[in-house]
Parts: sequence; structure tokens; C-alpha cells
Amino acid sequence: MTDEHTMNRRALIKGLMGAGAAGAGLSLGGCTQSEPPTYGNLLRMGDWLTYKAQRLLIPKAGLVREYDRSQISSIMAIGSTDPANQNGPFYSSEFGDAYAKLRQNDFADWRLIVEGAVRRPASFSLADLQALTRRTQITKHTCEEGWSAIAEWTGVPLRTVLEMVGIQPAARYVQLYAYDAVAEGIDMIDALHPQTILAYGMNGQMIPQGHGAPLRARVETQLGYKSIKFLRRIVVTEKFESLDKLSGLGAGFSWFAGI
Ligand SMILES: Nc1nc2c(c(=O)[nH]1)N[C@H]1C(S)=C(S)[C@@H](COP(=O)(O)O)O[C@H]1N2
Ligand SMILES: [Mo]
Repeated sequence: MTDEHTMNRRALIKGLMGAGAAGAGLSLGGCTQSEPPTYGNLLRMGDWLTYKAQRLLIPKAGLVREYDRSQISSIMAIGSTDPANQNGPFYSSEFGDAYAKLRQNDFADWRLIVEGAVRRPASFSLADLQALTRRTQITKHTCEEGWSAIAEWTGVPLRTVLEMVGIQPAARYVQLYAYDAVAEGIDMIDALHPQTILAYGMNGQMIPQGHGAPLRARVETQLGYKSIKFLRRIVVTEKFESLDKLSGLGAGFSWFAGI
């Protein structure tokens, strides 16, 4: 573990120095597949530098601040608030109806699929997830649109679920897919972060419809758009793949949104 960590740091330092050289007009060809995105576009080079810089400087398991109950504030439900609504933003003709059916039955038949670069692909009911050791955290949500709000979230660490399915040694990214046409990816550092949870509870209740029922991600180290609501499927991958094209939300958003 220590060796690997040292290796990674060396690779990162080399990467950072390489980024400086790239600014001087050297080839970027080396970082297309396994690195977070520049989208082959020099103008997106900042994404990559930010990623490298943060990954180098931030201690791996540094926790974001948690708040007291008294600091909980009202939080808007924004973006897609109902995947079943055909007129809502990011409506998915593929999954919107399925969501409506699952909701009719209080999500009793809902399952979270976890697959990809894992040893034991699995699906989890809400009861399965609720039976696992839970974590409750009061955190500040920061939206790219310029507002923030504090809420309490309860759920199971994504790490627990990933350990259950057994990630392959080469796994590096985790892609989160929703019942609307929204999907986002995070890297393994954020995926295994102790405060990255799959939340079914909010402020002591089951997560309300607008905030992502029955299950949403809370990725506290990233801007709000990485905290995918209405989760449907999680795919572990070895290679970086931008979901920009697929996601109604992602188009034009920086892949790395660390805060
Ligand atoms: N499936 C899905 N997840 C999503 C969104 C969305 O539209 N659909 N919006 C994102 C954005 S930009 C923000 S700021 C938060 C909003 O969460 P809230 O509605 O609970 O405040 O959800 C994020 N997750
Ligand atoms: Mo947002």
C-alpha cells in the first residue's frame, strides 16, 4: 500500500511537470485514455491540472467539514425532481416509465445494479442496503449554480458496496447512472472516500422524491452535480470514459469538480 502510494505520488509529480511542458506546446497524446479528461482539447487542460494538483496535495482520506443539526438549512430540489415527468428536465424515454412503476410500489421492486470491473456483480434492494452499516453526516451541498445548503444524509458508504462486489485490481473509476438521463463518473479516490455514501435518508426521513428517491449518491468532495439522484446502476471501469455525451447534465461541465 505504501509502495503503491509512493509510486502514485511519483507518477503524479511527473504528470504535473509534464503538464507544464504541455503548456509550452509539447504533445498531449499520452494522457487520452487513462487520465481524466482534456477531451483532446487544450482549453480543457485546466481540468487535468486541477485534478493532478488536488490529487497530489490533498491527503487521500481528508474529511470534509460536518455540521450540527442546528445548522441544517432548507435545500431546494433542483434539476430533475421527477424522472417520471415527461416534461421535466433530462427525462429519459428509456427509464422514466420504469421509474414511475417502481414508485407506485414504494420502490419495493427497485434494485441497484453494481457491475463492471468487479468480481461479483450484484443487485441490491433498498432493504439490502439499509441492512448494511450506515453512516449519517451533516454536510454542505455546493451547486455549480452558486448556492449551497446544509442537510443531513444517511446511507451506506459506497466503499462498503464496492467491497461486497469486490473491485478488480485495475478498477479506477465508478460511473453512476440515474433514472433520468443523467450520469456522472468519479474516480476511485472519491468512490472509496469515507463520506461518499449512497443515501436513502435525508434529515431523518426517507429521501423525498425531489431529492432523489429512493437512493442518491452523496459525493461530498465534489460539486453538487456529482451527487447523482434516483440511482439505477453503478458501473466500475478500468478506463476513463466521459459520460458527457450521455448525460443531460454533464455536457459542458468539468469532469473534475473537486471542492
Ligand atoms: N439524477 C440526477 N441527479 C442530479 C441532478 C439531476 O438533475 N438528476 N442534478 C444535480 C445537481 S446540478 C445538483 S445541484 C443536485 C441537486 O440536489 P437536490 O435537488 O437534492 O438539491 O443534484 C444533482 N444530481
Ligand atoms: Mo447543481
